[in-house]
Amino acid sequence: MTRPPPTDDPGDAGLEVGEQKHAAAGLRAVTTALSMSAEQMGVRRTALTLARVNQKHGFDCPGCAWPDPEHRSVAEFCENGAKAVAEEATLRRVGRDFFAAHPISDLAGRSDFWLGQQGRLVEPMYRAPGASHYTPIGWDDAFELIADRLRALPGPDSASFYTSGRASNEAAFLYQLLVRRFGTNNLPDCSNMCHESSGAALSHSIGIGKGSVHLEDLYAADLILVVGQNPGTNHPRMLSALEKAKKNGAHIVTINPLDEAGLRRFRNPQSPIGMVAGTELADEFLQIRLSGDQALFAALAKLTVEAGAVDAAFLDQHCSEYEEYAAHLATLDWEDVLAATGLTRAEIEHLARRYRDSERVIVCWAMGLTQHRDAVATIQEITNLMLLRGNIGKPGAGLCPVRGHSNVQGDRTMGIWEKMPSSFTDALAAEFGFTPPAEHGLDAVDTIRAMRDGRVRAFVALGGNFVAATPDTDATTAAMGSLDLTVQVSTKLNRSHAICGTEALILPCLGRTERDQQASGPQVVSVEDSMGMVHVSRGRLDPPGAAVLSEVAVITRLAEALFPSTGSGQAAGRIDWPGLRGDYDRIRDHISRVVPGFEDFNARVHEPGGFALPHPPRDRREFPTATGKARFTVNPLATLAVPEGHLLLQTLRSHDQFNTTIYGLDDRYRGIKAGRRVVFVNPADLDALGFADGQYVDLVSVWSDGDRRAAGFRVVAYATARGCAAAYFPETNVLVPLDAVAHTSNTPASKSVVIRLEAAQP
Ligand SMILES: Nc1nc2c(c(=O)[nH]1)N[C@H]1C(S)=C(S)[C@@H](COP(=O)(O)OP(=O)(O)OC[C@H]3O[C@@H](n4cnc5c(=O)[nH]c(N)nc54)[C@H](O)[C@@H]3O)O[C@H]1N2
Ligand SMILES: Nc1nc2c(c(=O)[nH]1)N[C@H]1C(S)=C(S)[C@@H](COP(=O)(O)OP(=O)(O)OC[C@H]3O[C@@H](n4cnc5c(=O)[nH]c(N)nc54)[C@H](O)[C@@H]3O)O[C@H]1N2
Ligand SMILES: [Mo]
Repeated sequence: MTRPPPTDDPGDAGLEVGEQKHAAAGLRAVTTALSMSAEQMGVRRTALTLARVNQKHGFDCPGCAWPDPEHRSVAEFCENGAKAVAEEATLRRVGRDFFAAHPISDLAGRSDFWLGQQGRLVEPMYRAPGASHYTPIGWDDAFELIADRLRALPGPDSASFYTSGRASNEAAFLYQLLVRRFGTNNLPDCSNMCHESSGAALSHSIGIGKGSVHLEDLYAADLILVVGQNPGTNHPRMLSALEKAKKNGAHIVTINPLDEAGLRRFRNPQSPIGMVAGTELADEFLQIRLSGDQALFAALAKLTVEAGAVDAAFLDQHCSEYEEYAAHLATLDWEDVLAATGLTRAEIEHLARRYRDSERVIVCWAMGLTQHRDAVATIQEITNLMLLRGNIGKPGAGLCPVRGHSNVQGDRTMGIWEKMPSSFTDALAAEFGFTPPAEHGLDAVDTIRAMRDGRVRAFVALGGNFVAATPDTDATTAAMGSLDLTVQVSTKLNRSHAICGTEALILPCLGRTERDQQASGPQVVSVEDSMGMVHVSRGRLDPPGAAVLSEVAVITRLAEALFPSTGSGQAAGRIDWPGLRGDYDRIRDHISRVVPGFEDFNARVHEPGGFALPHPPRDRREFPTATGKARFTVNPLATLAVPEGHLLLQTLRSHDQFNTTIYGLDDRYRGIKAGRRVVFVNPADLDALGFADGQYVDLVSVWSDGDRRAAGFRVVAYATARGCAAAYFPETNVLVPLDAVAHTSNTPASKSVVIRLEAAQP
């Protein structure tokens, strides 16, 4: 019934390019999801598993962080959530025979698709110095080896500990505890490459780095802007929320260089009418140039101020630094705005009028804003605009950064951050009786720099695929390869297992869909969604293999090896690692005393639907910033210079991938079949540059330290904004220079890479 994994790497041999589509979801989405699932886990397991996604007694979807509605339909999952589940619940296995048959050099030459399709990891594997293959190792030996190597480092800061956003709150809390107890704040995470810019901007401006809306606010808004986001692919359940918002009278505007499917026409797979008819979700589409949003939002703010449409009472009572800001807006030059945005003045004035005629406005955004050099300034400019009319801290209005990984926001709340504030580390010290390190640690980009320079010698990852997700693939590959030790706690095989240190370990762990049995019985874990709601997740499927441990078990057993108990009363003895492993309620008890907002955690987390974390700006219009008020920020407009004959490239997701996990080789809505090495370019730019649809080109990125090349991409003439191009990551991460980062947040600027096209060498 299930299909075996591919033996050969299919590559792009069958690449076909068809028409772009505008409708998303619908019946086709359901059948695609079900057939992909059935191929990996059979029909019966598919039906049983999907019935539990996002249900109150089921598991949290390991797809995106979009919240669950209060009244759930029977099938509260989407096509891409189903693919994420299938990827985890697959019946395919990667055991010792597989590793015996494939030397590490062979794995390194495989595509991300091929690696991921092989199945679940089921036993710990070890690569000895100089060995060509991974070989099996027992858990005890693995933990002893890691502890031994970590202790032998010149110091705790010679190791870096990465986290991807699927780890549960419980696992994340224990992981940062282990790392800080070890003595370092080197806790990079996927957020560094994702919403770090949102966190940095919002912390400064409103005093908390999280969004300020609940799902119900969307239903009450009268204007919703969806900026730099492709929900039809990456947050499909958001389309159902937008559909409801629209029924309630919201006007929806999408701002994007690409006319993404779903926003224009959405067929709700959960409603019989939606299945056939479809709803036009977006009333307007502004086709902005890459990196043009700061200019757009500054112009909208300027027009709002000039029209005298500000909420004077709100400004007076709740905001600081308005005068400086208004003075700065007066200097904004329309020519700069039009050049940066590629929009007409009429389009911008039309939206400004719409904004000031609306009482309740929500702005949603994702990677299209955060992964640019001036991302933090852009998000602050959005905040400025929203403050002007008091669009924060009232029903139906607010800021809505839409998070990616299903628990990326919760991991941050639990202390996964290289620069947690001292209020957090002080609470940790009080709870556990040790002194956490005070100096800030390394984020993702700085970790790569430190590996390259020999300052970091060991790398441990709780999930994720660091080598493929990070920029400057050649530099990062060399940096990882130069390490003494790499440890990957993973569910599935990926590139970061193939690009490894002199000694390397793969530690297989349970996923969220699986039963987690410990000494006190079956355990549940908790997650926090994009809107600050915390709820439990309970896996039911059998573990993929007898030897596979939960993430909590891996962390606590490593901790026991690393901090051997030296009798009672010792600092190490204060943390009862085996007790925490045996009963996750005890982890939650610690969390309730360390993390604000988690008081009485064990009782509240079991309430149906979970509970909401406090958010002072949203709840009470209180702004815990440096000035005690919501802060207007002045950001000079710095337009990206693109030299003659060059394009700005954004690196984005296809419909058939989850970050570095490639589910399949199609990008259905964009008309791409059976291939990934394509570059989308505006036909007028192709004419001007002397290239044509169907031609093969190399993408060459231009940076101060030299060129970088990604070879052999098929040109696709596509309706993107002028001067802009798009291609999929991780293939194009080779083009993103390590030093091309956003100011302040240090996030790789992977959505604005200056490139030129060169005819491919045959
Ligand atoms: N199925 C699926 N779901 C996912 C993921 C996945 O890979 N697959 N990934 C998860 C994660 S971790 C994340 S962070 C989210 C990512 O969710 P998205 O942010 O939707 O993901 P991207 O594919 O990077 O799409 C970026 C969008 O921004 C637009 N854009 C790019 N640059 C600009 C710009 O300068 N201005 C404007 N206005 N728009 C711009 C692009 O055209 C594109 O529509 O999705 C999460 N959910
Ligand atoms: N060029 C470019 N680069 C980007 C982006 C971009 O838009 N353009 N987007 C960035 C963004 S937004 C993000 S979030 C990062 C993503 O970076 P990561 O989070 O590091 O990457 P993923 O591809 O999500 O990680 C997939 C791997 O996680 C492991 N895994 C899956 N589930 C679990 C689990 O439950 N537990 C454990 N322990 N492991 C698990 C599997 O082994 C799988 O192979 O990539 C970033 N990189
Ligand atoms: Mo992300």
